[in-house]
Amino acid sequence: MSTEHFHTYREIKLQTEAWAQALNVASTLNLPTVGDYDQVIFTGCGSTYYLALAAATLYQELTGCPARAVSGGELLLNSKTVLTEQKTLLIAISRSGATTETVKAVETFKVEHRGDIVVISAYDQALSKLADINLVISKGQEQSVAQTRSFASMYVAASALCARLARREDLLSAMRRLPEVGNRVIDDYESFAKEIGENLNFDRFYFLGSGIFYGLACEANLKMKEMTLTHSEPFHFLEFRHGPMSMVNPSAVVVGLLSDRNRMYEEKVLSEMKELGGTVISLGEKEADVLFESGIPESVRGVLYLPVLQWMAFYRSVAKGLNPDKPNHLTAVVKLDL
Ligand code: F1P
Repeated sequence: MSTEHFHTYREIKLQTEAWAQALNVASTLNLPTVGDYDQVIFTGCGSTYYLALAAATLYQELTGCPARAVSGGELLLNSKTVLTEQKTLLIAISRSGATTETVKAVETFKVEHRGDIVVISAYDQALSKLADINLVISKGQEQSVAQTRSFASMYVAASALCARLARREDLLSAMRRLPEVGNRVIDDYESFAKEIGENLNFDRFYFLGSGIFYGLACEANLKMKEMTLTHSEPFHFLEFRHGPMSMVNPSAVVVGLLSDRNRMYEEKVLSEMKELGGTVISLGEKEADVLFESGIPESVRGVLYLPVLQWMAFYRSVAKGLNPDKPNHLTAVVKLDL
């Protein structure tokens, strides 16, 4: 089957239309005031838990108010480790809107009157019915099991939401350029990602990202696992020296999601990994293997890292003779009989 025939191919290639919809949806909502809450919890499962991680760091960075991410399963089973008597805003993210752990955790939160609920989803399902504020990004819907355009578009929605809650309309208007820049990155770097993805001499991938980009590094690592059944892990840049780097050898790929603010430290880690024999790939606004050259502020351009890393996993999956649309053992939604 040619690559274009996989759903995942088209879902990656044409994803910016869903980014644009996410921006429109997020910019027209009536939002609560940040000062009304003592803390904000972001939750989700799998990809959307990683989205929660990325969004929580961004929320705290932009607003200065405490935020954390917790998986739907932990919020459900161990809520005392997460919730306090403080007034909480819960932001739940789920492509399907039907994952049992996330739905049940949000239901409990609602029954206990712990605070307001925002839901970000690609479908108007059970989860959205529990929300006080709803963001449904229907163009993020997918045929494939692994999330690509859904993740990216829900991340755009979450970033826009954070910008608006922080009253940073300037960031929101800068985000309007994302679809155009995204299209360029998707087209310009497909063959680069294909070359890395198809190289089956590599047998391990490490994704390094810090601060607001760590959750995105986690998501890139999950794509590699789900679609290609390859050993992959995410780390904060500086953490990689504390043990994980012992795994670096000529069959390792170390992917750096470079930031502007900590670039000096991050580049140092990458050059050390190159010296150890690893293949290093960098992504960033300037002077990187994958260049964004977007002019968009760092806090709201994170989605630009995603397509190239999704391409890499897609092409590796095809090269390994796997079906990127249907990862091993997985279903699009995990439904549990609790
Ligand atoms: C999340 C999710 C996916 C994963 C898997 C099962 O679902 O964990 O990230 O790829 O196929 O579901 P959702 O709650 O975002 O719909």
